[in-house]
Amino acid sequence: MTLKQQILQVLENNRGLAMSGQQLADTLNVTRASVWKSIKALQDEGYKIVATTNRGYVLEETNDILSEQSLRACLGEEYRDVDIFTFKTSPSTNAEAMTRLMNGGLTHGTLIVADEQTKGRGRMGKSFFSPKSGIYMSVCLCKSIERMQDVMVITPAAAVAVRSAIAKLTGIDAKIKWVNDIYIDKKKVCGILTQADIDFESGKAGTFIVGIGINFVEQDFPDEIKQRACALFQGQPTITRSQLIGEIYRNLIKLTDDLTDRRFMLSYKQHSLVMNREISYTYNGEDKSGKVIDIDGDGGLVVQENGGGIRNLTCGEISIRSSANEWI
Ligand code: BTX
Repeated sequence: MTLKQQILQVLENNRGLAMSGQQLADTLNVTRASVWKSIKALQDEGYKIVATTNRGYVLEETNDILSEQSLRACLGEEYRDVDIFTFKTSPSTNAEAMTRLMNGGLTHGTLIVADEQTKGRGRMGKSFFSPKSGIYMSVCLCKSIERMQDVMVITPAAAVAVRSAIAKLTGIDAKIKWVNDIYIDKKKVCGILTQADIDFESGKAGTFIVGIGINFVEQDFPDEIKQRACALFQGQPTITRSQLIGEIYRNLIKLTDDLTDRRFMLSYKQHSLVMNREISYTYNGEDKSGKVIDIDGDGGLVVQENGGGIRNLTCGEISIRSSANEWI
């Protein structure tokens, strides 16, 4: 770590608190002049570091530049050894994780974060609009999971991790739209894309990349999603992106530690946007509709099909009929 990064780490660990030049110099065993030079360089990069006479340097609470140091401070001691990679811009953090996996050396818990993506991916070749100042994160789970049912609940676990983190840090009661989206009211604020690395010889997956995209601040959404997308904050955010990423990360690692423990599915069901709602979907190429009567422990949707029996959906895309009779 360079001196500038070390100083940033100390300031991030003590956000909002004044650290005197002397304190920093003593802690890092350098001169006050070199501390000042690094602080100046950080300020030039846009860090909101205020120098107060007598008290020292304060990294302002509202500073929201994503850095390895800000993320480490928010992940906490328990995750001090995980690999963290941050990018100002990246084609896709999931693609970045996949490349690192192919090149070897991807470790469990690796966190990859970008401020913007140029080729953000959704499911089935769709794209995810990823402008500057959003949250685009990939968490790498390197673990062998024997049972397919357990693999299938990684995305629901991630949805619960995101929803709980948002509720805890902002008080917003977001809902989960089966299977991989988070909604505020009738608009999508977050999408989740889980990708697995399959070994074709054994047929087993050993690495899972959980990609999470969140519209953090108000954006000029493209026309095709304008009516269906929203941001977490309309005005000045009350938290930083690193705080939210840290909370999501800790939730996700804990919930996926033992996927046979399905207690999180209760939360998934409780905060679902689809329970007891009229939905439409395509099944074997046919348009169908019905009412969701349950979400089973493996994340499957149990639907009372109109004019038919009970249907168990394990994947796919659904539309929900809202109380105003529109489809979400
Ligand atoms: P999805 O296929 O369920 O959703 C994609 C659809 O959502 C698009 O076709 C469009 O209609 C709509 N959409 C696109 N961008 C946005 C947006 N910013 N807000 C709301 N709606 C949008 C969802 O796929 C999974 C997205 C995962 C994104 C993360 S970001 C980090 C990681 N890297 C990466 O490339 N993807 C993941």
